[in-house]
Amino acid sequence: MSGRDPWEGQPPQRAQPAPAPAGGLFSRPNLPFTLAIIICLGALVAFLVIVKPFSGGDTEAGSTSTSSTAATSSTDATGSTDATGSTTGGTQTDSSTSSVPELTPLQGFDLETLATGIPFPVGAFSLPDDDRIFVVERGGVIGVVVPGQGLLATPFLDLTDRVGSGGIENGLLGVAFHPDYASNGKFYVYYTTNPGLDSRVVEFHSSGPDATTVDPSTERVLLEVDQPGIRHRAGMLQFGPDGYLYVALGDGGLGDRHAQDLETYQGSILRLDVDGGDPYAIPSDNPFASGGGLGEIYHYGFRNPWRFYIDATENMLYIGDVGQSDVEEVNVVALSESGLNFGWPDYEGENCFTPVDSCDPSGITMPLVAYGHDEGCSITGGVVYRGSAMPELVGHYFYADWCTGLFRSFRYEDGQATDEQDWTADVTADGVIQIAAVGTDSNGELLLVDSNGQLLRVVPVR
Ligand SMILES: [Ca+2]
Repeated sequence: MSGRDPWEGQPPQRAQPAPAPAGGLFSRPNLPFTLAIIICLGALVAFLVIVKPFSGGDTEAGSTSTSSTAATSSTDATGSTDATGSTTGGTQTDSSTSSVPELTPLQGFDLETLATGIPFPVGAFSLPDDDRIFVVERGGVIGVVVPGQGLLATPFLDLTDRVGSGGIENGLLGVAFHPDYASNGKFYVYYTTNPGLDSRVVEFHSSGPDATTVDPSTERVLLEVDQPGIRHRAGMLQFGPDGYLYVALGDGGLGDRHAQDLETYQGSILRLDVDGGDPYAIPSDNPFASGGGLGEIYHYGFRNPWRFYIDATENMLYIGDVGQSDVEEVNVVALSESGLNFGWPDYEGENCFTPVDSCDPSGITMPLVAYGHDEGCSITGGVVYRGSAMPELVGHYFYADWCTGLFRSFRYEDGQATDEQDWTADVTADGVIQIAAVGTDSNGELLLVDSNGQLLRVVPVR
């Protein structure tokens, strides 16, 4: 495929340092010294494992950073897997109870380039205990990036024969691995069709967790939504800790009131039981499961919820909703809440929108955080950080703006946004402006998807 990463043609081992030349350490003259070194190292490892001299709390398994031991609190250190397939298990940092050496204060972020030349990427997802990063290419491909190797030549899934990506908001937009992917090989994809640009949620079946590519003929269609308009597709998919698949649809971009119409799918977040029924079942506790609207609808009143995120650790739902004229917004609610109306098109942020001079706030869930079009023009809802490299930011939600490179975080606590921080300068200093998505790698570290073709990892500067 043209436009791909120039690293793609190189063999995987090209990016890996070659092992030490054979014959040196184990050659006959050096053998006694080598054995002595091995014995000493073995004793040291045994000492570290048994005595744990540096243990001051829970330490992230697999962390390569000694500073990660500063994550101290034992609460929530479950090592559980969140619904994107990313490994969570970071701990809520509480410096007041820290019993380990203080980290050097965080000065900011650097961005590590993991891949370039990715054709219009719009998402990045990972699986536990798997170095691969699955990159959603809007044109209809799920590519694979391996740190150190860039974008691999062979895509994980190629749906270019059925994906319609005309207009900037259509295409392959989301993927979610089944919580039991390691055993059942199932994953779910949201794309818009060719022809028609209709929204489609489908299931694929891989040969298992080691599959490097998937047969597109394993597709099973779960849901297809007729789309007379050509914009506002949203497209995020994520499993909740309840095992249900959440699906975001925008309002379709026709300037109508579909987001308030409970008999249409547009402008809603849906909740599906993909393990029950055929092709799916409606969870019995969905708000309209017994009537009053489409049974799949979980929340409504969205314009274009470009990236929601379920934080499984706290069971919270974060929703970025792209504004029309003046305001971009982040909504945060408990995942257990359902049937909420997020206001569009009556409200844009907390402003009356339709009509502009009168609206009724009763029954509307207002955004927790908003910013004006003096600072951006299209929010990219992000993720809650649960990695280990930046323990002071565990539990903070990161989001971006596609137009300006705005990159910010806050921590949700008791209905408030606290610890608001602006990282925009760190990001734009590296020339990254168009952040289409924020993701996580398998260690829970932050990834930025630059729609100009880059996948970057956020690394702390101390
Ligand atoms: Ca809203």
